[in-house]
Amino acid sequence: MVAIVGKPNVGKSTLLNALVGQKISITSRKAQTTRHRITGIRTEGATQFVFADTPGFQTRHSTALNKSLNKAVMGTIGDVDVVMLVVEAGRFTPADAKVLGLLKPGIPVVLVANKLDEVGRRAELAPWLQEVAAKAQFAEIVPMSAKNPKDVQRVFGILEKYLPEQPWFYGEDELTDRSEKFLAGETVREKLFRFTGDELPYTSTVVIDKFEEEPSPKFGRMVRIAATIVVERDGHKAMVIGEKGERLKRIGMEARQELEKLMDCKVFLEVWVKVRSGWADDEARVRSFGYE
Ligand code: GDP
Ligand code: K
Ligand code: MG
Repeated sequence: MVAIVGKPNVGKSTLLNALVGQKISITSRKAQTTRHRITGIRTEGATQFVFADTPGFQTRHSTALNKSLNKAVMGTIGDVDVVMLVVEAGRFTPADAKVLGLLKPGIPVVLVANKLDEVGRRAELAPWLQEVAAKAQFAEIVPMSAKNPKDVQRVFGILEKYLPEQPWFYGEDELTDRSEKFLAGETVREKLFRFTGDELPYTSTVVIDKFEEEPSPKFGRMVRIAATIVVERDGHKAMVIGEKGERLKRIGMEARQELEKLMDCKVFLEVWVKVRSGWADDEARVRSFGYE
């Protein structure tokens, strides 16, 4: 198993999706987009790669939600064969150093210098690469872009060396260990983040109230989903709903389209908005919303 770790927004989920070949982990410009450990699976020839995407380490606030996120990360990096520590090419910040310091000694660490496409001149990266090489005994340092398919393909060959010979854990076609119900909630959450810009604080979440499957003569299979977006304040609710309900409609429509592709069936999706103030500070509530 390969753990993908790093501070928020360095591109961990983008990398996981690229490695798996399909979107299973939601991404956005906002920190705290990934809130659960998500396993992605890719079978390439005789080798099965199992990747664990993790929430970025939260170092600033200590809410119940953040504590639960950090626990998910720590649980992941204990028992893996190799760690991919993702940073932004040309930058190695104190937050990156902090994540590096939390890794378990003895497990090989591949340093991924991501977003290479954002580095203006490649030659300028050379001194930086030397500098980071001195920070730890990295197994490898890989400058790349998670958005470049050629770079992503190269990663398999690099990781293979660090994986033990053992029977596959998953079927050849499996992409993730997460349920469709879970992916439905994540997809709505991604659209919520995308369409609310930077206004909506990270303290909003999505709960799936209904997930019902039925056979359909016309579509083969049909899934009925009801989702509730939970926000902290009345003002946030208005923000999510938008003028004449336009924003909420758009969130629902885009989420439905994406889920139909992902699950390869017809989807009926209803999305509601509810106010529950203080949920991210309330441990019982964080648990009831699915964060262990
Ligand atoms: P995470 O928080 O580490 O999981 O980061 P995400 O995967 O959610 O990505 C954060 C942002 O970085 C998103 O806007 C991505 O589109 C962007 N991103 C990820 N990888 C790359 C890359 O290789 N190049 C560029 N330019 N942007 C990237
Ligand atoms: K993110
Ligand atoms: Mg992420």
